Amino acid sequence: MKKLIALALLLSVAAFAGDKKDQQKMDMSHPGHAMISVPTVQCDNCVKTITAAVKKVDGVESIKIDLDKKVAHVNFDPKKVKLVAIEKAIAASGYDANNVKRNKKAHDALPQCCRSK
Ligand SMILES: [Cu+2]
Repeated sequence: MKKLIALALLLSVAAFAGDKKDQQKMDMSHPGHAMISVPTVQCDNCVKTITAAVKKVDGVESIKIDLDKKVAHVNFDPKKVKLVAIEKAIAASGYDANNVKRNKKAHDALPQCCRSK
């Protein structure tokens, strides 16, 4: 019987800990996550250019670009910024982002190696 009570106690503590964890998650700034296709990214320099541009957007929390898959993983606060604003920031830096076409002037100003062939 004692064992049973101890087990029940343990279970309720575990459940409580789980609740607390969920709450902590929800107390974060409700980050959204987006995978943005960046088909014209080619090298580390492209990654740097796009990363810098996206980090300047208010509401963006983090960005990680997968160079092999040509996808940008962006965490952002959907209350502060919409996905299209992030796509536009990438386009303004000279790269296509999902359906948003790159700014030609910005693209033409990129280093030779980073321009689309
Ligand atoms: Cu490049």
